[in-house]
Amino acid sequence: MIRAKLAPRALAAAVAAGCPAAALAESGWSQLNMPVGVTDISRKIYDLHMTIFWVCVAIAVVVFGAMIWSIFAYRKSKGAIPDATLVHNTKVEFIWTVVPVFILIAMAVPAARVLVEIEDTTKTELAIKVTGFQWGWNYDYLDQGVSYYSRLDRKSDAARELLSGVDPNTVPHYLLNVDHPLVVPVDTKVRVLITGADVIHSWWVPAFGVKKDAIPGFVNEAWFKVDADKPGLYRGQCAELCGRDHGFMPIVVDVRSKADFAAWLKEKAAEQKQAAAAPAQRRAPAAAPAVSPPDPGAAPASPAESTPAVVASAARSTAS
Ligand SMILES: [Cu+2]
Repeated sequence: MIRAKLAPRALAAAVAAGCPAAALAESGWSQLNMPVGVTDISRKIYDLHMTIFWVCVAIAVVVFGAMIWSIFAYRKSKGAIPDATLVHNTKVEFIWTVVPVFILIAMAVPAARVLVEIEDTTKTELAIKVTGFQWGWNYDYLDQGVSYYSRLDRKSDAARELLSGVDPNTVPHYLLNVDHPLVVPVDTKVRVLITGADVIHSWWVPAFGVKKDAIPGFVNEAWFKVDADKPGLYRGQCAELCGRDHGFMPIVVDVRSKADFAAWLKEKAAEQKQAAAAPAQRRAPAAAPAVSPPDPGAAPASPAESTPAVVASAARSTAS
């Protein structure tokens, strides 16, 4: 009885804690399975997952079926006598070795095919460096001169404080919203170069089928290409336990039409160019302002936000 009452609550809590909002919108059995996603790769991963799942179901039915049937058909009460002279049978052993080998090969072929495709970062149209920080993400649009920091939105941040007095249920997308989402265009092969600045994080957006560790000193790469008819907001989270505020560094990707994205990028680049030039002009009004692409440790788009450098130094002081 107690279990019956607790189960839906536990499931709801697990879903609220771990699943992106897209999954929350769905209900029923679909919540128990992985999302199909909005990219070609995510659909291929889903199909592969379902293929392997049904292979496992078929194996389970055959193995457990034979086992249960044997237990019932040859039970002691029916007068079954154990065969004490059982010796190994080379033919049977050969069969139960060869059959699983073929099953594994049959599963490895489609799995390898999808894996090769996941790793194929050639012919990408846009490259973005993603740097994980304690606790947020920095996005660098390589070659476009746009770089900014993305962190938990202020409303969630205020509500999560102990004794904040704010009911989290009143906060839209509680703990799954950010101040500055990653903006990308639809129908464009986007390559993400993922690294970490302090500890290991993991950039995970289930709807794209992308989950890559952000490791300091290494650059991991992944790519996604969102379907042309699927612009929208897609949510993810850090998927590597990275410290105290690991649960408070969500990811939001704002997928826009190509025209919208181009306009946004132009505006953002101009804004950042102006911000970078302003202090230089104040220092040396006669000299031409030297504008260089912002480096990942530099100030983010909004000066009000915590800079990666500040966050990193705060992390160091916390750790020491
Ligand atoms: Cu984390």
